[in-house]
Amino acid sequence: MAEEFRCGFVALVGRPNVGKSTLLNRLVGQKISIVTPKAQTTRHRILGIVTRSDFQLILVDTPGLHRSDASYLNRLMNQAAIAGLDDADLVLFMTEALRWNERDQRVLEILKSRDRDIVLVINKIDQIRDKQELLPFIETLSKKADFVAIVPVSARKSIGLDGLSAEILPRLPISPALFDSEQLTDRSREFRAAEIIREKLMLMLQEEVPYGTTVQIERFEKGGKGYVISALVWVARAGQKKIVIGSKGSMMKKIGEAARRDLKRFVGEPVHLELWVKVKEKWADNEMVVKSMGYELS
Ligand SMILES: Nc1nc2c(ncn2[C@@H]2O[C@H](COP(=O)(O)OP(=O)(O)O)[C@@H](O)[C@H]2O)c(=O)[nH]1
Ligand SMILES: [Mg+2]
Repeated sequence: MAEEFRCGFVALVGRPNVGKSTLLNRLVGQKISIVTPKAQTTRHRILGIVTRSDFQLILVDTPGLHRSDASYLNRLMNQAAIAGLDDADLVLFMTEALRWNERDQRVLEILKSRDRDIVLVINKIDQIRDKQELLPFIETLSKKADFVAIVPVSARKSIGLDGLSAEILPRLPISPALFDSEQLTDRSREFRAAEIIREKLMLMLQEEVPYGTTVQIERFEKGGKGYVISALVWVARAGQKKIVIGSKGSMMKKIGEAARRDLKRFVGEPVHLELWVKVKEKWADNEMVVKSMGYELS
């Protein structure tokens, strides 16, 4: 008799920068969630969907948990992270090999209070030259909670991912698929285009500047020679607008070229990209503005 079909939600949880979005992209096989070396890149709850003949794995990439006294956007990001947890059939708690700190501990405390099965994923093992060093680290972490499994991986180098799938799949509930088998994410193409542009802002702007920006797609249309995409880059202050544009538009040009390359790969056709920078003070504090930019609990 054929095995029964399994389908369920698996939340990726961990402090910023441990590699949650990278793992989601690797498992789905396409860039769904943007990745940068900067903390707090992921602002939304994003689903990545993997469908095979006998299962559908729905991965939930959550923004990291933030101080809850911060802006409206930060509070929304916290809610999204916690909602991701409570809907999950299984939690992947991601940490970085040989790098445990009090932020990991804090996330683990929240997890322990939610009563979910937790798989401990130790990422970035490619950075460890002597793999023997991992053993005492695993030993120490194994005592911190009742993990159902502990799996060392490298999301970036795709090491250990089959072993990880082998731990996840039998723990999914028996259930029919919830999404169409071709669907890789719950997000619209406009959302993904805005995220691609935001990734470049995060990568190319220094210090706190990128955290003050967000992107809104105004136009996404098929034209004669590919797509025309027009986007607004919102910044919080006039000074930031100058930085984003750069001298004689040099920064905007760099950001636009990098974004256009990725957008072209995403839509599979040439892209004509128009970017406009506008100032909207304190947008991250304003509930209406944040919601109008697509930040919401979905
Ligand atoms: N060396 C190494 N770097 C990784 C690995 N996985 C992710 N990274 C890097 O860690 C940084 C943060 O990754 P990201 O997926 O955005 O982390 P998130 O904040 O948890 O979503 C990026 O620069 C990634 O390229 C890995 O397995 N090995
Ligand atoms: Mg992320």
